[in-house]
Amino acid sequence: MERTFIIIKPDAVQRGLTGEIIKRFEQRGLKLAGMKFMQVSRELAQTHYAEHAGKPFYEGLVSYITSGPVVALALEGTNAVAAARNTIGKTKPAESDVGSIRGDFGLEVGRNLVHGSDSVESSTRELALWFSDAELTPWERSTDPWVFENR
Ligand code: IDP
Ligand code: MG
Repeated sequence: MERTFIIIKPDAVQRGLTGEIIKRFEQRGLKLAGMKFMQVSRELAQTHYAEHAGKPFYEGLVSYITSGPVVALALEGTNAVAAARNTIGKTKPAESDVGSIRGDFGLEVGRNLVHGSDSVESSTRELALWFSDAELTPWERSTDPWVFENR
């Protein structure tokens, strides 16, 4: 089953939106495989966002993601990467559809509330960077057959 990696960013945590955001992924049918509340180090932020190193917004991005605690999630489900990206919305909240997390709670790209892996390759890299094997917990959810046809 596909997995994706999500960060509930510091602005969302500070604004008390952690529960609201987790609720949206849960109601979509995505299944928790891992979750932790943590302060991101500068080193982890730089590795996670390595593809953006050198861009004009990079320094601001690293200070944003390290500015307060975050919640890191591993979510599992059919097409988990694409489904989570749709639930999150577009990179720029102003262009995000109402009904998406960024479209409902955000205005600015530098305060866009949540990260989601952009491909299966990225999710594999990011999950390995943020979670140890022991922190990912496989489980049978009693509703799985009502969310996944072939369970
Ligand atoms: P994504 O989070 O939708 O995948 P990316 O292009 O991968 O978007 O950018 C990573 C993060 O960098 C964004 O979520 C946002 O927080 C920040 N970011 C991207 N572009 C800008 C910008 O033009 N100004 C400020 N921050 C930006
Ligand atoms: Mg991205």
